[in-house]
Amino acid sequence: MSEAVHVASGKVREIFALEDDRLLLVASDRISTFDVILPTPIPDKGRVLTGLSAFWFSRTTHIVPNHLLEVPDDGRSMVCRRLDMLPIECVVRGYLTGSGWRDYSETGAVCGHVLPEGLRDSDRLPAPIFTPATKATEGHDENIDEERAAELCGRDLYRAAKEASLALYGFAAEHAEQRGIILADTKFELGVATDGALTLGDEALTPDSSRFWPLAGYEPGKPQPSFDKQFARDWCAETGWDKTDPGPELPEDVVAGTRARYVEAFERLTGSSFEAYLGEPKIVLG
Ligand code: Q0Q
Repeated sequence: MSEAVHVASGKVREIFALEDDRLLLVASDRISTFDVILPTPIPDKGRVLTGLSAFWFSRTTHIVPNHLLEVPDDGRSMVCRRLDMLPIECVVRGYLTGSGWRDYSETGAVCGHVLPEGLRDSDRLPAPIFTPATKATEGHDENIDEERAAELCGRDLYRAAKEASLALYGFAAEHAEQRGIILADTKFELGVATDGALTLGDEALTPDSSRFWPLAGYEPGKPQPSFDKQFARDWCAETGWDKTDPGPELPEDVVAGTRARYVEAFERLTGSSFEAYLGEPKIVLG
């Protein structure tokens, strides 16, 4: 691979610039819980998330083009096209939880979507809603309404991003539910490619960009367990940790259990064994 120049760091991922306007996105094994990066890595977490992104990218080009060009043999990186990213997070919610539940509880609405009265925490919404947010450099993104999002993106680009995001969510949520996983909500990053086409970027439909809940045991009226992070969250809570940095080191059994949940999500959603992916990452490309 040609020389890679580090250009940005996320909580758990890095971006490098390659030649001729290509980027290399590398997913680490770092895990974040309660918005704190824990000191203990989860082996192969980055490969699970990269494999899932590549799986979804290769099955959704009928909805919207994406930036993926190649999945190198390490299984935790993606070679991508450079995009001019939209200044909003494209969030789609099929269920009422997180900041959506908070906004609904306070105002009866989420991002300008007035919802039926009497909804409970974690209730499935009558239909998925597009709830854009600004990109916060520190802390949480801020939910914004349609008018503000259109101002930030331009009306036509906003409408295209909304349509693509809702279609991507619908496709993935149906696929996931058939395999015992609720896709409660997800966050897409879209941009414009050099040919002017709206293009899906970043990671897509992973446990880090989405809320995955086990379908078995789903019970509205309270927060649902995270398919992937609940094991680590529960252990952290039992330690009495005050949820501020630094987080506690995870014991081996919690690391192993958390890795197993990520691998289970990968295998359920892709239909491929994770061992096979480790041997040849390209097997997830439909
Ligand atoms: C881009 N990010 C995310 C990020 C830090 C990921 C910029 N194809 C692209 C992409 C992508 N993906 C980006 N910019 C231009 N073209 C993605 C938020 C930030 C680490 C990993 N930031």
